Amino acid sequence: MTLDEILVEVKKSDNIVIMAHEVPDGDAIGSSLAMCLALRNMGKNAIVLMKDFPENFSFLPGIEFIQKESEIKVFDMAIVLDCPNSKRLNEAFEEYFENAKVKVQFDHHNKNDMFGDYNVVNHVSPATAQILVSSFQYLQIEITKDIATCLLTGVITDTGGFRNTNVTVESFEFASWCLEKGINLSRIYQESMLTMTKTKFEAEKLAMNRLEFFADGKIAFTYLTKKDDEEIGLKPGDRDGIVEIGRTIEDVEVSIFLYEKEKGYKISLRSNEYVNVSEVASIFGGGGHIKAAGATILNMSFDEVKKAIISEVTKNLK
Ligand SMILES: [Mn+2]
Repeated sequence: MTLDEILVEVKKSDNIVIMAHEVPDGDAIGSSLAMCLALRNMGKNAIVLMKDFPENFSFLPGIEFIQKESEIKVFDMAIVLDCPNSKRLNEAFEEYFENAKVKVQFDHHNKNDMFGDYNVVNHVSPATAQILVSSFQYLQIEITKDIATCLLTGVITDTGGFRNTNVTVESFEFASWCLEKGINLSRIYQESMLTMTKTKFEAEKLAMNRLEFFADGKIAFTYLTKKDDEEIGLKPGDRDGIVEIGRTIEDVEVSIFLYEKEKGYKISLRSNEYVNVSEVASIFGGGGHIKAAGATILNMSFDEVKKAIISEVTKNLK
């Protein structure tokens, strides 16, 4: 089995680099740190390469192993987590992946390019962290309290706090196992789901004010511009969750959040019941999950992007 083969390769490796998708969320960070801690417990020199991450995750064990750059250029192994293709890696880190002697990835995105030498991909798993739980269990790698804290953070954030329909029996089994181990679930929940920075609050306020409905209220649309970004002084992670606001309003099937990036626009999509937003995102060169997806659009104006995305989502409504 792939997992056994990966373990053989890990045993032969000394220097291991761990990376996740850019603009990391709780699953990307939690999975990366859990993997890093597990490898370090095996005596490996493992580091996580990650640029800016939301500061509310600073409480996580292993956060000190996150580096923005690395002196080692060629690693024995690269492990990529929660990332469906090598393009979603931070551009500055691609070379570490390319140069690594062995390439491994663990992921749960709908469309995965299977870009590693070893690919552990499970589309129905709610979080990469949950794939790591079962992988560690299978390989009999001890899930310490610190590792469990990181993994539970990934499961909690990617299931929207156990609310989303992607949540599984295994999510709750792992949560209950964590509680039994004495892990502070309520603190993890508070830090990763409830506490927001003041700048995030300002961003949400603005996004709420601008929220518009389309298609008889089945679509909620809102946006933030580069100018807002500058005025508010947005921090990493401040835009996370804004797309969820529209989704919580009655009759809304799809929530769209559009924001202006340095180059182009990012669209975030969430659906409630039946629209496969991963399919919609793929029309714009993006992807994701059935009920949570996104894409980056270049070479279109704000109005063009807005019109195109609303019209594409409308086609999928009943
Ligand atoms: Mn994920």
